[in-house]
Amino acid sequence: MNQALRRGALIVFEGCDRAGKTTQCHKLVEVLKREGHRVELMKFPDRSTTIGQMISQYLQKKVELEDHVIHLLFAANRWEAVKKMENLLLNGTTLVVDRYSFSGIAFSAAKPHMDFEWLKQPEVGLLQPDLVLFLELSSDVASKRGEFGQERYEQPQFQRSVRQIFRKLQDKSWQVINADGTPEEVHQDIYEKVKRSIELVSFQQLKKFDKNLGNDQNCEDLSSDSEGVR
Ligand code: NYM
Ligand code: MG
Repeated sequence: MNQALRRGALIVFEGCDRAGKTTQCHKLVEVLKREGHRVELMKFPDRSTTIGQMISQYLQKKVELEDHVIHLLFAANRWEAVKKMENLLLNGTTLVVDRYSFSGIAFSAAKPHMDFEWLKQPEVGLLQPDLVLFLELSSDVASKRGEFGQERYEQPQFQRSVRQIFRKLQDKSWQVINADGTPEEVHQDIYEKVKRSIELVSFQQLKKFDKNLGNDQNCEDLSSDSEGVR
């Protein structure tokens, strides 16, 4: 089979703060690289751009921004990466992305007076992930995992609301990963799913988010009220 015709997979990690996403992203990229895959790590917010620096200042509580404004900046920070992402994927590079549109919607929707439908619109047209790995900690393990940092949103009550909203956004591309285990255990679970996805999508067209984003109700197996262990 001609390798050049294969596209890369868009793999997104989501979850509340301190679920272990960043550790797992690095582990996954390292292993895939060692196996000879073309793979690149990305992270949102990307704090290196001009927009990213505004977001970073906001998260560090150095500036105040109206809730809709910061929401649009987070989305714009993804839009400024679209061309690069598309080119890499079409050239056969798998992208491992630490947070994406679902964080964008869930964190804004956890604030009072935000309209859920409005919040989804800036994401419409962005590349749709092939696989969303949602890392979920049980409350027990979460409370033992230590203090949150000092940034905006890093409070237990707010994070609980975010987690509830994440659940509303789950669709068929999601896999809920039990993040309670050791980094190695969690990695093994993720690795199998990612390998399958890379194979599965390599000859499929890239998809974009349409206006039904987050309206997929055909996933009973993901909507249980357990701690997300599958
Ligand atoms: N966050 C992240 C948002 O509120 N909206 C977004 O679109 C994205 C991508 O930024 N608490 C929030 C979630 C995090 C914070 O992310 C910074 P990180 O992964 O801690 O750098
Ligand atoms: Mg953080």
